[in-house]
Amino acid sequence: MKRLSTQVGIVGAGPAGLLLGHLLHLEGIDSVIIEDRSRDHVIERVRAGVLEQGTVDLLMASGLGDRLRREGMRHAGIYLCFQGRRHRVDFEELTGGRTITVYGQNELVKDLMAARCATGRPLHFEVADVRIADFDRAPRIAFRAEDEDCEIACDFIAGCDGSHGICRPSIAPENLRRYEKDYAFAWLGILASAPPSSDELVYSLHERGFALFSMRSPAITRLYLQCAPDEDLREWPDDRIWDELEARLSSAGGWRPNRGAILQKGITGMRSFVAEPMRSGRLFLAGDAAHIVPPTGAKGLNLAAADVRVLARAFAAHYGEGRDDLLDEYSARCLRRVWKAQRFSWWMTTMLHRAPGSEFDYRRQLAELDYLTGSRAAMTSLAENYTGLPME
Ligand code: RFL
Ligand code: PHB
Repeated sequence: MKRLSTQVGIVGAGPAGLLLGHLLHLEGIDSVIIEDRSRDHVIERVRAGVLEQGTVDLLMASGLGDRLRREGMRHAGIYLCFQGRRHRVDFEELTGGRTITVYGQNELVKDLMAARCATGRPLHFEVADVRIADFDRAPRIAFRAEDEDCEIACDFIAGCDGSHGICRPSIAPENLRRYEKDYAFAWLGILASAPPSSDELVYSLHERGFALFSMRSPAITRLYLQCAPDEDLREWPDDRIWDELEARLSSAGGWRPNRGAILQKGITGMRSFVAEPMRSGRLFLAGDAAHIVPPTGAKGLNLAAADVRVLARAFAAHYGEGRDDLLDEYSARCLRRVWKAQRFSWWMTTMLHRAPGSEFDYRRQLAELDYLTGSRAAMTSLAENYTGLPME
């Protein structure tokens, strides 16, 4: 058995785990990160694309902004499309200068991995049989790496292992409250080799269902279609996908997405989920390990960044000043933001997706979009939430 020790043992090398490791490094706090998938798998997973203003500010202030500054696409607003018309919501003007940045999660993960490697601190991929133990007193993380049994003794464990990880299920059910909501639809997402035909995102409610136009670079478009949760991808040849996207996204004046080779397709389920509290003894949950939002509000990655920012400060106060009040406040402080993001993500989702069979709801949704795009007050609320509520 190989025995290691560290101050903070981090399970999961997604954005939450890697960013936490980096923020701790900046505070001079030691960590070990373990990840059960391969480095390539973690980098290549196509996921989020929108960074809030506060997430960008945090990355820049932490020395992670070099490529983000050069390649990130700053967007000052979005379009909402319904009944064949596009309406722009001008975030920058409505919020006094706040914007979003489109930068693929996989690009961010690459930057975070490079930063980790530069510190020389440990990051282990493809570990197996990960277990955590004794996190009320003397936390330990056990795993197998290259056919060797390993154990890390740590002061704290950060559970950053996403929605299917092992940290949250290791907490006794009586110590965790769960709140969840399922939706009657999912997203079929594609990545296409086609230059974006709009310089900002387009969220569309059409009588055939929701569609979203997004992008990854000046040459790559990312698009989504509302579909059934049990949709069979084999029934979606490329032409059918493009026809459906065109039907749902086209708007007056002839705007439509450019077509191109489809590089990747997949189906994403939708769920709202919160586990409370985000702590059990010396185990702290962060990111998707603690909460899931439906992707319509583009909040998942941003919540992960907000959690680890609070957690890194709390660890810094513990090690630097011998104070534990910030660790004690961690869960409540994060949950205030999490629930506001849950509310926003649920609102965007229910406003923009067609509930099967409900004509009443569709008319109500159109009225809501008509009100929203005609009211400065309502658009300001959307803009404040989308660009990110202030960090505490
Ligand atoms: P992750 O990224 O899932 O990382 C968790 C890591 O833990 C590893 N792991 C383990 N490691 C060791 N031992 C174990 N037993 C382990 N079990 C799991 C996993 O392999 C993984 O590497 O969670 P994290 O770090 O909390 O980050 C959260 C974000 O990834 C997620 O919230 C976003 O991708 C959500 N999301 C979006 N968020 C946004 O902010 N803006 C968006 O525009 C946006 N769009 C999206 C999205 C998610 C999507 N999908 C596919 C779920 C669009 C989509 C389609
Ligand atoms: C994306 O670009 O992948 C994306 C953008 C906005 C969302 C969700 C996903 O709400």
